[in-house]
Amino acid sequence: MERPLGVTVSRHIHDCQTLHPEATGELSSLLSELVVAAKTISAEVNMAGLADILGLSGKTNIQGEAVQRLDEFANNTIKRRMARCGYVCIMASEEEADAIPVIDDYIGKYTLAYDPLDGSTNIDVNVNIGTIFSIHRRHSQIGQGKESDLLQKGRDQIAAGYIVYGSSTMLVYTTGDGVHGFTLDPSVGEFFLSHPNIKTPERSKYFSINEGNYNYWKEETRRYIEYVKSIDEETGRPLSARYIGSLVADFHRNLIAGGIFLYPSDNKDPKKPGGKLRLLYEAAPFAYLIEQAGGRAITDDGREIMDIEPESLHQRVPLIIGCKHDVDIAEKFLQGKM
Ligand code: FDP
Repeated sequence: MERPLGVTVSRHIHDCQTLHPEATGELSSLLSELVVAAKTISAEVNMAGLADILGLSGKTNIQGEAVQRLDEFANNTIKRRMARCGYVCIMASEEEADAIPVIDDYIGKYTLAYDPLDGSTNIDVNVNIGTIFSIHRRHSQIGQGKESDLLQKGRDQIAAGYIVYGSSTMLVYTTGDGVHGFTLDPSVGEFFLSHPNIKTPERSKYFSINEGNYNYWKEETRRYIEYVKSIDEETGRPLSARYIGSLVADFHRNLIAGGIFLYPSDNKDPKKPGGKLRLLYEAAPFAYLIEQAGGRAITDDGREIMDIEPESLHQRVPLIIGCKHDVDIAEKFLQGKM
């Protein structure tokens, strides 16, 4: 029997490019290179348990290669591929303290910020993890990009997306023309369009927060969480609780099924008063995706995530993200208006 002809991610990226007559094709090529990195990481993630077993003796796998930690593997896979793809001028990785230069002969016009393997505390227990990316156009004119090229607000992103390594591997991306999801068919090694033009539901079914931090939250956050748990049939409360602790997976579920995710500021760690999640690698790309899908992303002190001017590569921000209706209500609670 013939297989149905699916739309590949490369075809889709190319078709989106034709919506922009001024496009040179470089962004499409950059995204295609990222897709290759994603497939490489996906293959390694699927081998995670085995790699450990094979790695027990002498830390080499069956091919005689050194066994790396998965997050290190993911970081190196993206870094090495993108540094010589010809479309990027500088990169930042959640795994590296400083900005990452590209190879001199391969300097391009975009910047890439990425979290190679988000949710790393879930790696060893076979729970979904993911890769997140965010792309801007460079500001500087020539040569290697500068750190300031990376420190641009979310509103100026030209592409963002994530890959979730779960029961199947999915890639979800936007270039400003909606949010589109693709599922990897491992039998042919290709991502096929499975979720065209994703719109997040109007209202949340789920709320996602680490309630273990309850006693570290501000009073306003506690009151909002009490609100979503209280019973009111008319407004569909209580919401159901879902928290994986892997942002990519929590975001993906809420995007598709409808939910609100919160990682608010707290007083747990005086070094991280502004929440845990990173602006460049987590909050901004997800804010772009959720806005494109009809939702909203804010901080708990009333700022739109997309409008925050980054001050440093690893800046952290409180993040409230999900269905617009619910983020609007959360905002009122967090500002003490409800
Ligand atoms: P992790 O520490 O496992 O890497 O920012 C990283 C992140 O995971 C997110 O993926 C996740 O949403 C969050 O941290 C979980 O933090 P808590 O364990 O504090 O809930």
